[in-house]
Amino acid sequence: QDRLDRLRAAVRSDALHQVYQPILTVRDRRLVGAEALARWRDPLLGEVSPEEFIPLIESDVGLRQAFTASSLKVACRQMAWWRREKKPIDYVSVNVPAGELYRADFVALVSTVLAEQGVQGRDLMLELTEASLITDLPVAIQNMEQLRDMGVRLAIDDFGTGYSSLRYLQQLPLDVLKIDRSFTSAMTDNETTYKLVDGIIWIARALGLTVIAEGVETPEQWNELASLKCDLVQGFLFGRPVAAGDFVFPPLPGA
Ligand code: G
Ligand code: G
Ligand code: NA
Ligand code: MN
Repeated sequence: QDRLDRLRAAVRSDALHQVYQPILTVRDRRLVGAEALARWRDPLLGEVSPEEFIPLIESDVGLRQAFTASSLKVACRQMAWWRREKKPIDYVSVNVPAGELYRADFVALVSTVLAEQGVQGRDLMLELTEASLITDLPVAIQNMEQLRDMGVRLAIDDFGTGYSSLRYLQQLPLDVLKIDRSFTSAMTDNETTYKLVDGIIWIARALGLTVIAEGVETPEQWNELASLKCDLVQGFLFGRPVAAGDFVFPPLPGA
């Protein structure tokens, strides 16, 4: 309980910070985006793992809403800074529990944050997790369509695991599919997993979705993903999540 109180105070004061992990093209490792991931260092508790505090946040609706708003704000502020600095990056990507999607004011929240921070819809991607939390599908779809009209990209996260099923590909207006890292890590050793990844990429292509493979750690995984024509990659092989100040940009053309 103490933990939850401290977390609440931290979220309220924007004391959580974000680290950023690069998203690159599979073919030539060109940087396209950065995923924002939350970190919490408490003065007393020390560094608390997201595996521990994210479920705490998601167990409380008010806290989840405050955290989502804060994550969006911090990530968009960072993106605005990168834009001012003319950094070669297309978008920042923020994790959003899908349950936030059918809030009546979610689209308004996003558009307010974009305006306040001075970035465009196309500067932002939203990664939807736990699509099972969508209880009001028509409202979620309507909100998603409005976000897309603003230029915001929508991704389904952790595709292939528990609650992320083909049904969501059928029903939700999406732009991007992120293959869960459990598939990436097994694909070079397990023939069945390899075939599943191949199949997922085919399905995504047929539906016009961009595919990101998460959790790429070895050159072998990278090679196989390239031969399967996966679009984008993310993982320790290319870059760990790091503080914004440590985020590495390629040199600008002509620089
Ligand atoms: O590095 P990593 O340990 O950051 O993340 C662990 C888990 O926490 C992942 O499932 C990740 O999606 C989730 N996570 C990390 N940052 C955020 C965030 O800002 N919002 C939400 N909803 N989940 C996050
Ligand atoms: O659920 P989500 O996909 O948002 O979680 C991203 C999580 O994956 C974060 O905890 C991040 O630190 C972690 N991650 C990113 N790249 C790698 C990787 O190459 N290997 C492993 N094991 N974890 C990774
Ligand atoms: Na994610
Ligand atoms: Mn994921």
